Amino acid sequence: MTTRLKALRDWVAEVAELTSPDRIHWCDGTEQEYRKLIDEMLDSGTLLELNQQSYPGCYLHRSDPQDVARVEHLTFVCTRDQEDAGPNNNWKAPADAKELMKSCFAGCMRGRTMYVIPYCMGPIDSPYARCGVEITDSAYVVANMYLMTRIGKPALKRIEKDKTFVKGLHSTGDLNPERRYIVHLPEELTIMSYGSGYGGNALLGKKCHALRIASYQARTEGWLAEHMLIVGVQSPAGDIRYLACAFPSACGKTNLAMLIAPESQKGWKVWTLGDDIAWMHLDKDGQLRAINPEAGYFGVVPGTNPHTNKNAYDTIQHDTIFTNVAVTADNDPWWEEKGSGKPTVDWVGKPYDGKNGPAAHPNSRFTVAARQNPAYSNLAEAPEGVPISAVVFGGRRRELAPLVYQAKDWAHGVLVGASVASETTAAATGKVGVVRRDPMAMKPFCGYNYGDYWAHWLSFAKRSNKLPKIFHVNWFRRDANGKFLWPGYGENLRVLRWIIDRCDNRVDAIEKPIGFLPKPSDIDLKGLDVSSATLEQLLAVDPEQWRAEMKSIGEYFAEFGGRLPGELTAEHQKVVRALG
Ligand code: SAT
Ligand code: MN
Repeated sequence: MTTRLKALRDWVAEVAELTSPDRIHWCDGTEQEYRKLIDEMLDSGTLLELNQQSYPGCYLHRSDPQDVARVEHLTFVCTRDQEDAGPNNNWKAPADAKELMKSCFAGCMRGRTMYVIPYCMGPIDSPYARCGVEITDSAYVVANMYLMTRIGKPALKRIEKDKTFVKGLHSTGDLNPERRYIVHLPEELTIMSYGSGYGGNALLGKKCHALRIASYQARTEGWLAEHMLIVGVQSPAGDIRYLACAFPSACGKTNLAMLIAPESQKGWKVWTLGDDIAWMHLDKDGQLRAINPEAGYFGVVPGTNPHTNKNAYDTIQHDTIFTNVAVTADNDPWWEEKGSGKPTVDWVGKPYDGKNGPAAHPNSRFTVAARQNPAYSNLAEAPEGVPISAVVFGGRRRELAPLVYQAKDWAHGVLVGASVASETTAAATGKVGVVRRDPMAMKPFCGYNYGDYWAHWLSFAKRSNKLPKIFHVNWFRRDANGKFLWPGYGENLRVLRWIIDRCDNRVDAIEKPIGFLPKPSDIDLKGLDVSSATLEQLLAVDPEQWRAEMKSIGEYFAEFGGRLPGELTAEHQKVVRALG
C-alpha cells in the first residue's frame, strides 16, 4: 500500500530517512491485520494471552513500570510566539523543538518496523471529522489505534480527498524517562512524541490530535474540541436529551457515559455517544451539535464492577487489551474492586503478596471498541452528530462546590467552566489529590493560550441564541469525617434529571451569587439513603469559602494578562460583588 497524495508519500520517505526502520508497513485497518499484529506481539512478549475461555480475544500488556501515565511536564506546545501557547502550556521555540526531536528520532527505528497509520477522527462520512497519519514503531500503538479510531484504507481515501492531515510521529525510543517529549506544532498540524508507549503520550489521535491540535484548529474554524463525554438521557416517555460533560481525567467520565439507571428510576435509560472527547459545531440553525471523534474507550480499569459500571464491565469481557492490570491463578485479568477473583501476579509481573500496594496499577487501562458497549447509542456514528441541550462542567472537590448548580447565562457559564478546579489523579505523573485549576478540564489539553480559548468560548453567544445551558456538578463532596456525601455512579442520574428539567423549563431554581441551585424538593431522593439534611449539606454554598475561591480564581486569571477577555473579568466581578 502507498498513496497518491504526494505530501504524504514525501513525509513518510523523510521520516524513514531520519529513523532508519528495517521495514515500512502501511496499515490497511483490516481485522486480519489486527490479528497478525496480535500474534506477533504474543510471540515477542509485548502481549500476554489472558484466559481465552473466560476472556476471549483479551490480552495483557505490561508497560515499562516508569511509563504508566501522561507526562504533562514534558508536553510542549510550540507556537512561533510563546504568548500564543500561553502560561497554561510548556513552550519551546519551534526550531529548537524540531532540532531536539530530530536528535531523538535519528536512527531510532533501526531493527524495527515503521507503521504508517492513516486514521480518521469522527465518522468517516462526517463533515466534522478530521484525519491524521501516525507513524510509529510500536505494534501496541497500532493495535490500540485500531480499537480507538478508524484506521486504514477508508481513512486514507478520505485523506486523499481532503488533501490535508495531521502529521504525528511517534517512537517508543528507549523509554528513558529523561528523554521523553510530547511536542505539538499546532501551526504546522504536527505532533512528535518520543520515549513513551503510554496512551495519551503515544496514541496520537487522542489527546495530541483530538484535543491539543484540534482545539487550536477549532478556534480558527469556529468550533469547539473539548474534553467531554457525550450521553443521551432517555426519559420514560422516550424523549432523549443530549449532554456534553467535561471532567478531568480519571474523575468518572467513562462511568457517567455508561450510567445505568438504578431500580428506583424506572424507565430511564442512558445511551453512550462518547466517554472522553467531544467536537462541537454550530449548525445552520444555531444548534450546537456534537460528534465523538473516537471509536473506542481507553478507560481506567480499577473500580469497574457490575455495581459501579455494568456496561463497562460487560464491554470488557472480550476483545479487549488490558494494560497494567494484575492476573489471577486462572489467568483472568484482575483489578482493585473487581468484585470477584484473587490476584496472584501484580501489574509488573511479580507474585502478588498484598504488601506492596495495589495489584493493578491505579491508572491501569482497558482499550476496547465502542460498539461493544451495550448502551452504545444508535446516533453515535451519525455524521451530523447530536444536538446538545446542556454542557456540564465538574471536578473532584471535597468541599466548596455544591452537588449541582446552573450558570445564569452563557457568559457566566464560561466563567463557571474557566473556574473548574480538581484534585489530581493517577492519570498523570506527579502527586495525587492536590487541588489545581483545570478550566473546562482542559488544563493538560488546551493547545493554545487559555485567555484566547475563553474568548473563543464567549464568542459563541454572539453567533447563536440557542446555545445549551451550562451547569457545574461535584459528585465528590465529603463530610467533616471525609465520607462522600453523595453515592455517585448510577444515582448521578437524579442530578442529570434536574439538569434536563431546567433545560425543558419544568422546574424553578434558587438564585444564589454563584448560580441557580436546585430546590431540594426537585432532586428525587426516592429509594436513596440520603437524608434531607445531607442534601442540604450537598447544596450548601458557604459565602466565606466562595469569597476565598473567587479571590484565588481572580489571581489565577491575572496570569493571563492582556489575553484575558474583559468579559470574563466582568463576569468574575459580578459574582464577587454578589457575594459581598
Ligand atoms: O492518557 S489518556 O490521555 O489517554 C487518558 C486520560 O488521561 O484522560
Ligand atoms: Mn481524558
